[in-house]
Amino acid sequence: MLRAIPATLMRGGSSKGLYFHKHDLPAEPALRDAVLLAAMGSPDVRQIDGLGGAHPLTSKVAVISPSARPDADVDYLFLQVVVDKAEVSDSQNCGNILAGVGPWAIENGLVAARDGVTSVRIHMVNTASVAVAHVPTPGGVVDYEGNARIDGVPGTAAAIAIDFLDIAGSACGALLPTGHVVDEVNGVRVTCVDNGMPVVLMKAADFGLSGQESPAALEANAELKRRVEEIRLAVGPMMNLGDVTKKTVPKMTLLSSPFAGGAVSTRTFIPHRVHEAIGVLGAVSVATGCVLAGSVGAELAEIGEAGGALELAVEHPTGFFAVSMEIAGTGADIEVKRAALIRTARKLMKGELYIKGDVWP
Ligand code: NQM
Repeated sequence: MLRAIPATLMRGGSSKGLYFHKHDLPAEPALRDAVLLAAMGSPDVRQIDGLGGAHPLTSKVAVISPSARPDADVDYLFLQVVVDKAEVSDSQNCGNILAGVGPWAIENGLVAARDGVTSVRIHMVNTASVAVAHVPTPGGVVDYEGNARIDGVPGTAAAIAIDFLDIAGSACGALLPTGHVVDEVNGVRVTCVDNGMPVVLMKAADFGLSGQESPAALEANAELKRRVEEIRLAVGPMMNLGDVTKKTVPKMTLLSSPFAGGAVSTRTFIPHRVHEAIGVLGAVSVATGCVLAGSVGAELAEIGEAGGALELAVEHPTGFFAVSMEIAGTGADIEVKRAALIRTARKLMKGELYIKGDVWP
């Protein structure tokens, strides 16, 4: 018999996913993951028997619960449901889906709304770090509508400002997990950086590319994909991530000099499809990598004097991602004190999700 589970479908930033209260899912991770695979319709390239959108950016899950941490209101566990394999990964965080967590927590009674703006302190379980989301709540009600535009999403919506305070080394233990600003892997110079998301920065030119190719053209380039994946598998252990064969990190970013007036231009494998824009924490890590003296990014980026307060526009296939950073230190010894950015989110549907009974043993 089908079983009903309360769920909300939301757009978070330029991604989309299912948001659950932790207590509505099985506590045991293997059973929880089986339920989530069934919810999304994985494994199936079309996800036809579930709510997934047949792309990694629309096959995402947020599991939310009250937090026991004194510095947080809610816990947010991010899970990536792989489209074409029976795999659910907690190996990465997601700053786009994060954008929907504040509104969801307020509307589901986990955080009391104020009149004006409600700040929600979110413990990001995957990386044991905290983000603060400032959600517009005029009259104590979440307002999804507004004038903020983010690239990768049509139209406008209410701005949700998000601050990140302690994200360096979130998954790898250090901002520069290999201990070097530059490593050479399979003959390619790379900068491995983790400021919220493990990312490998490489020059598009080192692969014979301009860096302006479309995601579809890059995905159609089998030789490029093979080389990028070989480098990814080699750097995984160097970045303290172990065997990354089944992990969705590190993200692999091809950089070129800015083409549209921004700081640097990007194309990002996440890690097998190419992002139509760029991930939130991915953009923060790329921006940080470009500020590090001597890095692969610094050789291409146009950022002027790196220090103090900095605004960086990271170019991507569908526009820009603006990252504000407060930086202390210089050269390769910088510390990013705070990273801030704007996202939007929208509640799309709230109701009951029906899962086939045979998922339960
Ligand atoms: O980097 C895609 C997305 C992401 C992740 C990915 C993200 C982030 O756009 O914080 O948002 O790299 O898997 O949702």
